[in-house]
Order: sequence, then C-alpha cells, then structure tokens
Amino acid sequence: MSKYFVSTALPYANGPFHLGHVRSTYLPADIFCRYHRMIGDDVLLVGATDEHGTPIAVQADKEGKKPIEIATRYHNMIKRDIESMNISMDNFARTTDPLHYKLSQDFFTYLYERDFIYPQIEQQLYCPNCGKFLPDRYVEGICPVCGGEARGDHCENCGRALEPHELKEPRCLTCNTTPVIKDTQQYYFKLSEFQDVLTDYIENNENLTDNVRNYARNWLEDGLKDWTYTRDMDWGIPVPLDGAKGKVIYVWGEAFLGYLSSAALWTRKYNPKWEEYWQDNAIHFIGKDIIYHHAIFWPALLKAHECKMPDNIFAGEFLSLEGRKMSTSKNWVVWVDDFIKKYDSDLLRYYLTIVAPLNRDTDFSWDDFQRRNNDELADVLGNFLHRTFTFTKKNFQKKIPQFENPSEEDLEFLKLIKACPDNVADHIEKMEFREGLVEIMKVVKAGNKYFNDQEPWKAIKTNEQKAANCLYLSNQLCKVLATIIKPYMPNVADKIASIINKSK
Ligand code: B3M
Ligand code: ZN
Repeated sequence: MSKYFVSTALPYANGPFHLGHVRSTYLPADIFCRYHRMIGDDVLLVGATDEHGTPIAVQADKEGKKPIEIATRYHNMIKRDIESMNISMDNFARTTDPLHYKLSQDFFTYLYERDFIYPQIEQQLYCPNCGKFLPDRYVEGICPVCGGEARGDHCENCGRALEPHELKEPRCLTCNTTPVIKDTQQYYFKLSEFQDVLTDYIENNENLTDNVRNYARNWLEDGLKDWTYTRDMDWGIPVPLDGAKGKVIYVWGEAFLGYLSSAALWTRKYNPKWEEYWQDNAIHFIGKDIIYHHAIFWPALLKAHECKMPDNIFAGEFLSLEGRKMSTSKNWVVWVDDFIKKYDSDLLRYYLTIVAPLNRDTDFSWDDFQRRNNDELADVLGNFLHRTFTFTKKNFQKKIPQFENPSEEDLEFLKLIKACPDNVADHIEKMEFREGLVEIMKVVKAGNKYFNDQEPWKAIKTNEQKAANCLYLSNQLCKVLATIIKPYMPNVADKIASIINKSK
C-alpha cells in the first residue's frame, strides 16, 4: 500500500466553478484518487479556495463589498459545486483559515532567516488619483512580450507571469488614470539561486509529462530572476516582519501552502500525519496556465524550506466552449451549477473524459455532448445493461444462470471481460484517463455484439444453455463494470452494483 498526497489547484474565490476547472484539474484528480483508493492505497485529496490577492480584492471593489464577503460567498458555492460533481475531496479548505495564515507566515520567516528572502527598493506603479499602489490586476496594459492585453501579473494572451511594472501603456483598473512610478520596498525571493536545482528537477524527474517539462524548460533557458514576494495591499497575509506594515505576502507566495494547510486541517480531524502522504507521493493536478508557478516557483520554495519537491505535476490543457475561448469576464462559460440542475454529473464526467486526452486542448459543444450521450452512453452502455438485466429478470427469474459447456464465442468474450480491469488500470496509472474509458467502452461494445450474435431471445426456446451462458457472461461484465466504471462515473457504477446486489 502506498500513500498519496494529491492536490487540485486552488480556484480563486471570485466566481463559481465552471467546466474548465472540472476538465483540466478536478475530474482527472478524482479519477486518479478513486482508482488508487480502490486498489488499497491510502489517498489524501485536498484543495481549497484561493482567497487573497487582487482577483478577490478587485471583485470586492466592483461590488462594494469586503473581500472576505466575496471569498465566503464563492467558497461556499465552489465547495457545493465540487460536491455536486462527486469529486471525492478529503478536505476543501480556505486560504483565509487562521492555520493557513500561521503556516504561510512561518514559511516566510523561515526563508527570511536563511536569507532566501531579502528587502529591496523597487519601482512600482502608483495611481496618484486613487492614492495607492497598483499591484497585479489593479493595473491593465500591454504585454511587453507578445503585445497582447495583459492584467498586472499575468498576460492572458501568451501566458507569461509578469511583474506589473513591466507593462506597457499601463492604466489604473479603478479610475483609468495613467499611473506614476514610485519607489517602494518589497521583499524578494532568491529564485535565481535555484536555476541548477530546478534544471535538474525538470530534466530528470521521469514522472513529468512533456507539456510540463517543455514549458518549464523555456523559462529555465531564459534564466531565472528573483521574484517579488510581497505587495503593498491591505487584503492578504501580513508580512511577519517589523517595519513591513501595509505589506502582504504575494498571493502566489502563499497559495501553494494551501495544499499543506488543507492537509494539516484534515489531520486535525482525522489524526494521521499528512507529511507521510507527501513523503510517499506528492502529486499536483493543475491547469496548463499555471505550469510555470508549479514547476518553477513552488519547487524552489520547497527546496529553500528543505522540503521534498513534488513527485509529479499533471497539467490538463484548455477547454473551449463552442469553438471560443472560455472567459468568465465575457460570460462565455458553462457553470457547473447550471449544468447540474439539468443533468446527472456522470454525463459530464463521461463527456469531459472521452472527448480528448488531457494533454490536448479540446472543445465543449452541446451538439457533441448530446451525440455522445445518445450514441455512446445510451446506445452502447445503457443498452447493454438494460438488455442484460431485463432478460435475466424475465427468463431467469432474476438469478444468474449456470455457465456450462461454453462455446468458442463464450470463451472469447470471457477473455475480454477478464483482461479489461487490468487494461483500464494500466491506463489510469499512466494518467491516460481517456484511454482507460475507451477501453471500457470497447468491451461494452463487444458485449453488445456478443449478445446480438448469441440471440438469447431465440436460444431460450431451442438451446437454453446457450442463452444461459450468454446471460451468465453478460452479468459478469456488469459486475466488472460496477467496479471499473466507478472512478469515471460513480453514480452509474453504484446503480449497477445495486441492481446486481454487489456490495459497493
Ligand atoms: N488561484 C490561479 C488559478 O485559479 C490560482 C491557482 C493557485 S494554485 C496554488 O488558476
Ligand atoms: Zn486609479
């Protein structure tokens, strides 16, 4: 038995949960965890809402509310949405939890005392009209790298993490004034010292997938610069140093610690030590837009703190909607809550898994969703289950018949049924979630063909054993399905299990 520490990227608590979150991060993490629990591993799946930083502060300004009110509202919504998708989260915490504050401040102090964090005067954008510095999303402008529209610390167009003072043609988000440059003291993390450690980590960690390795490599080749670790803002975790009044830890400097504080909060309730999970296998599921943060910043922070770096970082690619990039600000998204009001979560879990492998961008379209639902879930899986159960009920008084004198076709089909669980498991272990589900559907398709070929509705009158063997094997496949479908579609699996009286 192995222990697994699995985390899902922390969504900002400034809006509800949408299909993009589910596809890139939460669903793959859940499939992975459910599978590992089933084979007897001890898995801890944690997450939290990311409640600091300008994403929350800006939303609060917009609504004339306090940041904590915004964070609480969306934390509750996101938590409910995650539950409604049947994500088997062990703990879903908040980065405004006092334990997270303590952990983050202690972490900061530890690095500061060892000279990994140092003060430096820097030039920051300051809005003379609002009378405040403009960290991150408080300023908009043009990306210095690609020329696209960028917001403070991040260019949506090329995906670069930016320092806000690098922006061209900056303007204050609140009042549109052109900011001036003003000196301010910030604290920097010595990221540049970790160039060699990170190069070794990225090149030699065999678990890492190509998208993560290639992306991180680009950055390493450019050479790493030290990283501004604090901000002039009042919403955030105060910098735990004398003389740092009005400064908070940059949201990206503490959000990662949300993984650890969420685990620590879980530990308080259930008592085992979360560190043991981290030591065995530490795996982060994220979306591809935050590879840089997880493959560069986070391992460097961990190394500076003398902690083990993650064993794997698994980055799901993007989901577009009807051919257009999803955008919460342009309201071009499907919210999980709206989806769940109409459809069972398993339909979405099926679709988002089968539509494309995770290392490829893909599109959600309602037509394709409907087509796969009808042609695959209903016509292949639903049909196989339905005909097996109704035939067993009608002709064998709900009892599984005896399997005797099997024919060639029976033995062939039995072979397929027996091989299926291991094939699916192999794929899930390699994080090939789609391929595992494709394997299941292939066997169910073969089951339908076998059922058609055996024609049990005729055989029952002329050769009862032939019909009996067909239904015996079909029920065996249902029993296998009740198990192997579970990581993908837990509701469907439970339904099958209850029909055949299999314990879950
Ligand atoms: N909240 C960015 C995002 O939601 C950020 C992730 C933090 S993971 C430690 O994409
Ligand atoms: Zn302003």
